[in-house]
Amino acid sequence: MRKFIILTLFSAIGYAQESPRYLLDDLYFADPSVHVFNGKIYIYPSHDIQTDVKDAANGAHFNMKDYHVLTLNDVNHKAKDQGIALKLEDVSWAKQQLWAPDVAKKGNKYYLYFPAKDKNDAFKIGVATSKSPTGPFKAEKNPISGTYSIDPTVLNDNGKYFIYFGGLKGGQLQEYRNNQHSKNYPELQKEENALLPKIALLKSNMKELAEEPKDVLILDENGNQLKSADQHRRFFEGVWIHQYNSKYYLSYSTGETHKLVYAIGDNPYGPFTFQGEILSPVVGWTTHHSIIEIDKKWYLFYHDSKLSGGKSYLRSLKVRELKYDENGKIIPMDGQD
Ligand code: FUB
Repeated sequence: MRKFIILTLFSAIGYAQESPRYLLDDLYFADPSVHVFNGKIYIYPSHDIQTDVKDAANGAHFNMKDYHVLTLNDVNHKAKDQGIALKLEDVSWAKQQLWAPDVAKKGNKYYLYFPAKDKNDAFKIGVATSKSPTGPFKAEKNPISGTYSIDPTVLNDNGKYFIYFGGLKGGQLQEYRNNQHSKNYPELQKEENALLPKIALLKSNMKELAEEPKDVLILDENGNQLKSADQHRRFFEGVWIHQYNSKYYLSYSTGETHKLVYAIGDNPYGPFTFQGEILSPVVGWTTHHSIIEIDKKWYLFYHDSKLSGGKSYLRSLKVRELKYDENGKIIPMDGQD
């Protein structure tokens, strides 16, 4: 009865209450990019570690040194760690901080896209390949030319592969305008347009950009770009893109306001029109997610810092069902669950 009353109350304020589950109890992973390859579920997360680096505005306390691949028999079971897929020391151009990755499959090959700081402390995006979805992956000698910042994700749109990337503050996106780098760009004024995630078509070799990165426009209900002060709606980091009912859903984290939100568009380049919240703030500073259909149900994979007692750099993976209403809007969920 008590549960029924709580459920009714939450649905009255707009939160769908499908209980989330932790995917592992004893290991810290974050930023899950989830894919089904050849009928099996693979999770490509960041691998969080204990660090002596103090919480820093530039994110130095997210000091990850390798990637593992996890597999999942089905969403009701625990994930299985398949071990190390790529190590920092095996990426010749990278100095530190292996942040949120993604993987794409083309033909019989798997391409791991990952951000790391190069020897000049500039985030770049690298690519590593494997014949197996669980790796080991072999990194290219240099990062992908023309990339910068963090949080790559790749969309396979009917055989055309698009890479999206970008993240503010520690993710360094504010150091770029029109793809040009400078540490001296003035801080955006409140009424200026917010910075945007980037998109570029990949060449058929999957290792180079086929075009200059472009802004992914995110508009409000009146067709105006979201402003930099609009911290509850504007893009911060962690972009993901999926298709539902022939529309493209661009979802991302709002950073300081700790939400997952989304916008809808008609093609991979956008523009995308802001729709609303997917997940209210979790325990921990960051959350970062992926949305995927598995066996005709939709799921949100994400992380929070509950199991580490709130340590922002020790995060745990979660999954919960995601539902749409009859108009294709995502039913918002409570991040504190
Ligand atoms: O995991 C390190 C960074 O924290 C990711 O790249 C961001 O998306 C945030 O989750």
